[in-house]
Amino acid sequence: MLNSHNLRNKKVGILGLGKTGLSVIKAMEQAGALLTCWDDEKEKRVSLGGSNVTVKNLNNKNLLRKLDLLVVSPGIPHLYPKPHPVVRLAYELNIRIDNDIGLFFSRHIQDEYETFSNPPKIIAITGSNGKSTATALAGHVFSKVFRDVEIGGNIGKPVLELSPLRDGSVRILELSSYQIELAKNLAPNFAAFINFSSDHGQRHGGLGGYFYAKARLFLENLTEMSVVNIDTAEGLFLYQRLSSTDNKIIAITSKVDVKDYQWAISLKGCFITEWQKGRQVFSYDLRNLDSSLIILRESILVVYALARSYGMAPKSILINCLEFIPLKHRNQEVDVIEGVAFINDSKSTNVDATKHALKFYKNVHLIVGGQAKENNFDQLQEGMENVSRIYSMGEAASLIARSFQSYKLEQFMTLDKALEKAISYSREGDTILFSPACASFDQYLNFEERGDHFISLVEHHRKNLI
Ligand code: UMA
Repeated sequence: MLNSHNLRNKKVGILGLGKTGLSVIKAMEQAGALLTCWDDEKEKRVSLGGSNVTVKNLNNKNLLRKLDLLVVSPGIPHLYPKPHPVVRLAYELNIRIDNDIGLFFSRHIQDEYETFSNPPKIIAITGSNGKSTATALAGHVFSKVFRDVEIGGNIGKPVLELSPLRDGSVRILELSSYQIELAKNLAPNFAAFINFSSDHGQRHGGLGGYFYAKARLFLENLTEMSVVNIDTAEGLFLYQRLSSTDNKIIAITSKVDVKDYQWAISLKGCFITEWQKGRQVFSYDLRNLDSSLIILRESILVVYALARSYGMAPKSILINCLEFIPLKHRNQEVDVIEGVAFINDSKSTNVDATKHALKFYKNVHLIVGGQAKENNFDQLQEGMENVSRIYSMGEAASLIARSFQSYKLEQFMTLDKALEKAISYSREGDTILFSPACASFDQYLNFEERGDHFISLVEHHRKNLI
């Protein structure tokens, strides 16, 4: 999927040998580039043994100086809290730096568009929470209408592993701030800014840096249509900036009165309503479709707007949302045992995500905690009206407890102990919600491993009852 004309015999360094690095190696080998790879973890370097790739420490001026390009994985800091030493050295030597996203788009914009009778389109989705669900749902809806639809990016499939573009292809990318920030080229045909809240502060030098990274996707490129959630000051700012350019925009909102907007879609309760030039052109109560869609309503709003950009008919978009299987670890109902629902929301790695989850359940026993990203747990208080008890756990247990002094709260070291206690207090009709609002790295490799642990504990609980 890379331009072999540009890369043949070029000396390329690859920093980071996780999912992204391995996909870059494969694409670069096909393009005929000469590769030197490095990962700070010995295990990752050793696992490349036997392949034709050279593994050498790139933290070496003489080696780095010879490179035409350095490709960096998204998880490797290139600015804050401080640049990785190899990146720092590459900056000093003025070596071109890019990532897989930049390479993907540079290929896309160089494609011979005359050869396509129906040019392929790239849709990019970014935001703080719910990106993966919106991306997967968009994939589900678009694949009912188009033949060649694939999803990738931060959702887990590196973009360079997507199939080559052909007539009518649609590629839907979930892009994180880490991925957008370093990409040399960003050229989606459609882009969506789905929400914004504080996250990844350390990596971006604060909220402003985080917003800048996301905003790049929209401000450095003319899209056919941008979809912008205007419920935050950042969203409103982005909308304003874009409306003073040639960009076409659809505003989406759950809060703002959009009657005066050129094109806007609002979500009030379960009603999705489309406005064009002050006129309501469509309104629908999502509950008429299927009550299981209610939990996905914010993602439906995004996908509805993207699909409308594509010219799909309003009702058919909503009907095409049916049969979507929600992603694991996001408000996932694991089981209902003796009338108690067990919900795995391990993907909640920040306070905003947990606030969102709390909207959907009643009589909640909330298990929250892990590795705190910042000390903003008091913001959770707004969503606590349905919570009967809190079980704080992990590294952040006592920090969380300080924000909830007037609540029924107990602290635990581990998830199994917290869950055991929650089970002992819960009664028929209650919900045990595991929505950590924290990173998982204090005790787990990632949120998936943490969520799988919760699922296995619930399964164990069921077996013990038999
Ligand atoms: N490494 C170093 N030095 C460092 C840091 C890391 O050598 O200082 C090495 C590690 O040893 C490891 C490799 O870099 O071998 C890891 O690279 P990576 O962290 O970029 O991970 P990948 O496996 O390439 O996965 C990345 C995304 N990971 C991150 O952004 C942290 C995946 O998103 C994404 O699915 C994948 O590319 C495919 O596009 C995960 C994620 O956690 C889900 N994303 C963050 C989030 O959603 O909050 C942004």
